[in-house]
Amino acid sequence: MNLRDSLKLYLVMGSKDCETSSARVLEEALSGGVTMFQFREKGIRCLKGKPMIELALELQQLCQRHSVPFIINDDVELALSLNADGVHIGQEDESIGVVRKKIGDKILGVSAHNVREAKLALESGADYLGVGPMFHTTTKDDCRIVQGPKVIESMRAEGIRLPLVGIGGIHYGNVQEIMEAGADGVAIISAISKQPEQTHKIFQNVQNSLLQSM
Ligand code: 3NM
Repeated sequence: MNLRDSLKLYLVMGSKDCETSSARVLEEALSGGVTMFQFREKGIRCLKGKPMIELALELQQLCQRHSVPFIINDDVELALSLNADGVHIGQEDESIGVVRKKIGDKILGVSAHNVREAKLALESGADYLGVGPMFHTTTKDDCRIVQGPKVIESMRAEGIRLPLVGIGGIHYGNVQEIMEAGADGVAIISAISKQPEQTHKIFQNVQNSLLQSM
């Protein structure tokens, strides 16, 4: 599967996003159609050290069984030591160019909030962009102001063709808006981690939106 296709339904998740076991949630989400996974073990009460690495390995194995790319948030060293498929970094993390050099041809995702950041990420070697927050979310503590799908439209209007996903407050009911704005897919935490049994419905919405835009 090429990267654009892998980005259709991107689950981002750590243990504190789940009400039951993370492995069980991921298993159900993968069966429901998740096409890419990011391990994001962040925030208060998150796992650290050996328990964190053990969870990462368990989730990585599930992804491998479903042939779904396994991406690690921020932690380049962990991604290298587990031989993950890629890394996702924010604007506050290590410089994009430095991370690119460290990870070679692994997938590099970068969070971008405006056209300027998107162009810089593109020049520095990003493979895809995560653009947000699309809508209000309580999942991320240090979220920026809501951008809305318009920021994706403006990136496309400025000629940015890099694969990109919207993130932040996305659920079954607003997927289509994100896709119509020009996204290749949606990145979701709570709408899947809290209700993994709904994954197939969200996936169907992404597919329907892609068909309509053809
Ligand atoms: N990044 P939910 S918003 C991890 O705007 C993350 O870059 C964001 O969680 C950004 O799907 C966000 O539960 C949280 O709203 C997304």
